[in-house]
Amino acid sequence: MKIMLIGASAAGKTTLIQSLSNEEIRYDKTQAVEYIGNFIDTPGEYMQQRGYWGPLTITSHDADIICFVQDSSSEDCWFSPGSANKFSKPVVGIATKTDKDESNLRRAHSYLALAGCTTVFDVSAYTGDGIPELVDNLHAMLEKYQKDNARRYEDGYFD
Ligand SMILES: Nc1nc2c(ncn2[C@@H]2O[C@H](COP(=O)(O)OP(=O)(O)OP(=O)(O)O)[C@@H](O)[C@H]2O)c(=O)[nH]1
Ligand SMILES: [Mg+2]
Repeated sequence: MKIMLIGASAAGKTTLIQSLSNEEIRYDKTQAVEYIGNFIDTPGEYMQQRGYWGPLTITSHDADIICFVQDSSSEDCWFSPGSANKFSKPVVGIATKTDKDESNLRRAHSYLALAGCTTVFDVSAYTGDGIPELVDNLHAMLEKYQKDNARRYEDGYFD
């Protein structure tokens, strides 16, 4: 089961994966699509530059859940309105960096709602705030997705 993270560069995708994986937090610029355990990490540039939308869409076919990641301390929003609808998987929003003084959750939630996310989680990879709730919900969503799509995983489905 795979969870794919999409969001602008420096939104906090890689750091969030490190936190969710109980790894040491260290800056590591994502240069290409990376499969890390249950996660698919993507470079921010892939959603910020139209030329990369194709690879991003193709990669999403490997994912069971897509996460749109928005830096809650940033005024910038790179998600096109309704862009969650172009994926054939559940898309959840994640507002990151809630520990920062500049964090504005109202703004981050409105950006993610406009992008088409109906559920949004607030997290700080630095303090761990919101991480347990996110983990619980992702587990529940993965279970539901697997149950709803059980037939697809059966041998002979495509025969
Ligand atoms: N204060 C604070 N800083 C964070 C948090 N999460 C990430 N950062 C910082 O934000 C910067 C960018 O984080 P990354 O996780 O590399 O961002 P990314 O979305 O993976 O960026 P790309 O790989 O360029 O797409 C780093 O300096 C992180 O240390 C957080 O929860 N709180
Ligand atoms: Mg990264």
